[in-house]
Amino acid sequence: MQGLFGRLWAALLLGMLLCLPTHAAAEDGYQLWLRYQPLPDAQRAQVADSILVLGADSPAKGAARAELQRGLHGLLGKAPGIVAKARANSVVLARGAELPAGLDAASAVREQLGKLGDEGYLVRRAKLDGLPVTLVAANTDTGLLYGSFAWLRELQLGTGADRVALASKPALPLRVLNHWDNLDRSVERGYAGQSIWNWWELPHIIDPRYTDYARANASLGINGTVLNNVNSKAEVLGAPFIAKAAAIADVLRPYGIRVYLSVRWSTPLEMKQTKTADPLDPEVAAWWKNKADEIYRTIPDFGGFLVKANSEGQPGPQDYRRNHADGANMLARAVAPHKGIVMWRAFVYASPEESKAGKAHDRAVEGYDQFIPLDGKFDDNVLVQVKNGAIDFQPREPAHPMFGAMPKTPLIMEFQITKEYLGFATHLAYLGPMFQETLEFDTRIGGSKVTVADTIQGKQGRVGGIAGVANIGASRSWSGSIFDQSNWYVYGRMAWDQGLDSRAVAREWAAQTFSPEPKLLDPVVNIMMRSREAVVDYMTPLGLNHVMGSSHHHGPAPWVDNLERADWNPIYYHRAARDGIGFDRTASGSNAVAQYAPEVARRFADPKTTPPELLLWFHRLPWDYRMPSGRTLWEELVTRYDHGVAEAAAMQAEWQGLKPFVDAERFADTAQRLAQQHVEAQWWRDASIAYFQDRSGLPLPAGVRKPAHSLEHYKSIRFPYAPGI
Ligand code: BDP
Repeated sequence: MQGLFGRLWAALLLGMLLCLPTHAAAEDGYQLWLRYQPLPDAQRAQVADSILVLGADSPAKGAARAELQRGLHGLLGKAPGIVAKARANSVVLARGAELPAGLDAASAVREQLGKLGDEGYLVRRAKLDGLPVTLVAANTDTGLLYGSFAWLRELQLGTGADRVALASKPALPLRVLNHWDNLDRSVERGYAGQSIWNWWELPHIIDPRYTDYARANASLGINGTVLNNVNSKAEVLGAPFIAKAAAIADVLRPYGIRVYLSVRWSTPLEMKQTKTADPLDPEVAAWWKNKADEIYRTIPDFGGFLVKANSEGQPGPQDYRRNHADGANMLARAVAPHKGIVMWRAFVYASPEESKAGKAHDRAVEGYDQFIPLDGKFDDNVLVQVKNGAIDFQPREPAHPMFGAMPKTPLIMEFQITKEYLGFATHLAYLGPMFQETLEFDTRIGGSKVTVADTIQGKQGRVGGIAGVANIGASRSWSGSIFDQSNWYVYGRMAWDQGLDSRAVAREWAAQTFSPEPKLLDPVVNIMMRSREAVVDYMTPLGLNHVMGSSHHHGPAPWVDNLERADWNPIYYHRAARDGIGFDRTASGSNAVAQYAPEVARRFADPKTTPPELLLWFHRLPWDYRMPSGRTLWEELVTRYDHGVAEAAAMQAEWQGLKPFVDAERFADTAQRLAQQHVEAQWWRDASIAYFQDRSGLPLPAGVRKPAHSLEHYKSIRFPYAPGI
């Protein structure tokens, strides 16, 4: 008897336990910002519990309907009905051509849709057959999907259904993610586990996560994804991998997302199908044309190729004495008949001659020097992809001088979302302010206000695009930490609208990710908004850059001086010695300033008019140089390091106060990371000060704490198993 009871008990307990994890699992971050938590009673009125989709069905409409069902189920606690005729407060999806006869505002809606292009949407209250409804209207089914997500976002943010009125369209046609994912599922510079693409099991086994990935991206309006690493392999273009890519494309298609591939320049040669990879060789061009035809037979809406050529040892057209335009155009002609594009990266930092001579000058000038003369030489379907920062995605760089300098060539802005240089997934650094700072940078091209964002939008020539190096992996939280999800989010939102304010986006993200409760929102947004500056201060203050550990890029290593290329060494970048610190990029040095428009060049040429944040980027100055604060450069440097550490401590403390408002799992995970960030901030500060003091020979300013260990200690630390290499 007891045995039976015991077993019943055990079964009951097991049942309870099985229920518990499902509840807890809902807050492990997997749901991202699409959590659809129950709305407070006051906000439920007029939120539809029925969905009416007009016109012929399509995969995109199906995706929109499924998302509305999921969202409303979560928000209202019951499954919405799918109806064939409007009911009071139904949410009604209709393309412009499908607007029903009984709609009161039809002509106004049509007029507005006329301005919203292929991907825009309109969400408003309207009357259908005399009943109040929420109308989601667009010119395409993808627009309806975007509009559905936008409406659900507003509801999650706490906007009353009767007050939602949205009309939006993206400025840029190309809003893509770049995955640096390898075929063995490792991810270059990935800190969120293995690649989400399970190449081994594809194309036969389709992970449901691919659909959730598509949903998350579509909720932001991301419409393209490059599946594999820019450091590509020839196998990517073999039939088995094309079939795998096609299987992913099938999942993403209903969500308006096209698939692209990174290709290796020497693929036909490595496959032993041509005798050379010279872009002007007809055999080579024919090979690429056939390959493109083969891909398009399997993936009819394939987006095109992304290429890293003659960069960091990758092969490219320069190996055959051809230039980047020769290479890009040859590929562009292969995909042009299918309306494909080529995204050609401008991340180059050594001319072929230089590499041969084994010398390097200023790495920051190379992209501009090599690409500007090619303006006007690229085919129409080539876009040149320019990194955020002429060095390499550093925590702070001035905007790349190429923006605005190629009026005849559409440019793609490449942001790095994964935090290779900002503390991996351990440090909390919200990148919204960094993206905004760059997009708002005033290039003064032509002598008047032209922001970097303007230069990719056709005001200076043809329309460009935006790319983000993804921070997505197979980890349960997708991005390695909860707050790293905000970087995916803000990238996507700013890809849609470059005018968005990073603080507003932080608020939006936090409201959906945690809750719209102001007691939570204000501190969370505060932490986010100070976070990137904190990282800059404890890692690379005053315009310092590229002082991280070699190869894995973890932690401080400003002392490194023995790498193969001079411009891989931190000492090349900071040039610290007894007489001063910094890189002279004025006319007396590399003259990189001359690559900017005259007004900007003048400002950066003078240390007095250079913002302190970029001082040592442009200038080499004596340690006793007087800063605007009144401190010497040496004192200011130390102050900034200390400030960065203090900020890390403050962020940690502020998070502790949020315990009552955040679920246990996400609270604890974030708390641990912030504690570790504080530890690592101290380490960055201590190691950097120990090293720069050794260089300057100066005493520590009064009252400043001595580094915890000797310089030798910091130099001896090794990380053989750091992730992402
Ligand atoms: C560097 C990364 C390297 C990438 C390279 C690139 O360290 O892993 O391959 O950028 O963008 O910052 O090609």
